[in-house]
Amino acid sequence: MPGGVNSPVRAFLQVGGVPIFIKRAEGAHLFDEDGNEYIDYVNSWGPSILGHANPKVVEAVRKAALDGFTFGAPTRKENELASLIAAAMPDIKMMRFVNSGTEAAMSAIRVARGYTGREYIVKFNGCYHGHSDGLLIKAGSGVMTASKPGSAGVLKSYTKTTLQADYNNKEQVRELFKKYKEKIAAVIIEPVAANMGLVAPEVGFLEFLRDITYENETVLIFDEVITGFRLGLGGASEYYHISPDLICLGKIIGGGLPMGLYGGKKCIMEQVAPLGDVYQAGTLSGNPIATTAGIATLKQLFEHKEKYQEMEENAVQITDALKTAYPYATVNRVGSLYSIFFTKGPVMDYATANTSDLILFRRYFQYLLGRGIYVAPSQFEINFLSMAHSKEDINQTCHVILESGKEL
Ligand code: KE4
Repeated sequence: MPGGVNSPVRAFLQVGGVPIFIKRAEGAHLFDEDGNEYIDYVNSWGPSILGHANPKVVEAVRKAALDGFTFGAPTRKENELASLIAAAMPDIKMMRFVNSGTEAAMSAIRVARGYTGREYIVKFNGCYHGHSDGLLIKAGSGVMTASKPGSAGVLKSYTKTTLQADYNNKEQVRELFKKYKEKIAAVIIEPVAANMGLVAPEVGFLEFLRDITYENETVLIFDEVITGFRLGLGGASEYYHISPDLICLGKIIGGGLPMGLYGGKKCIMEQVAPLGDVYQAGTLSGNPIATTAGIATLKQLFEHKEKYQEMEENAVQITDALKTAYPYATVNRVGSLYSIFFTKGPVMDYATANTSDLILFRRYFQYLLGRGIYVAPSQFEINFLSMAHSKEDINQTCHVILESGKEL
């Protein structure tokens, strides 16, 4: 396996050392193959919002497994999960399950082009929407971690219709619409950017995008693979009161099993085969085991909405400790999502995120890891709370952060 991993961000490329190999996890804790225990703030990059091995989810999956794993045919479960998602995110009037966030974003772009008959799309520097060719330009996450502009092997012909703008930069977006106007099929954005470290939308930015896409009959796509069911049941769409035309989901809706989704306005989603002419398919899409895990997860989120507030309060306690330990650094937080940049800030886009001191980040990461705190192994990723973090976990984490500030 290239680099010994099945996804580059796991390789500790930016933070040095050998990645830890996880043997098992339970609640908010990870246990590695060498017998070390960690408080987990990666949570598999978002899916494990209930904590690992949540008993109700495990039991539901165990039972479902006895009825067979996958049929390649419609099932009640995919409809049950779809109903839960529609109840939480009313902008999703029609949806399609896929197996990853990459597939969700790739397919949303395709259906937006099929619906509008237009070619160009706009993406924002530092945003990551999975690894489909046309979106691997100035992408965030592992691409940014490797400080690469994009990926080898991606043909210019695939990327020449991908227009770029800086996050939070209205002027650049206006310029693009002035130049390409009726040629722009879609604008895709992470409504909270979580793949260049955490970068929040400035006040009015998302409203501006909603207005300019509406005026130009361009499809507005919110990539909520991270924010969906993370910022609350309604994700960023609810958090910022914006109705996009299409939404991409992943991670949490599969409860830790492979799952993605794209959906939104009926008039757009009706273009998807077999109803329409936009083709997209998948052997394991909406499979009975992943949908079981998703249902068991979302049901608990519906039942325990108050835990979102608790997660946010825990994130505030941690970010307060970070600000005390590193008064010169920039700490960004939205809801329970946060990250620290070792730079004066403010950090509001790809360029400012890139001013962070990566050597200090590496020392900070290794200091915490050595004391049992597992945070994202890259400056350009973010940290995730779960509903399983105890007060002891949070207090211990803050203690180690404060100690690190004295020593680094
Ligand atoms: P997947 O194909 O990895 O399921 O989802 C792609 C994706 C799409 N959109 C957003 C906003 C995302 O953050 C992601 C994937 N997130 C990264 C972590 N930043 C996944 C971790 C990894 O690549 O291993």
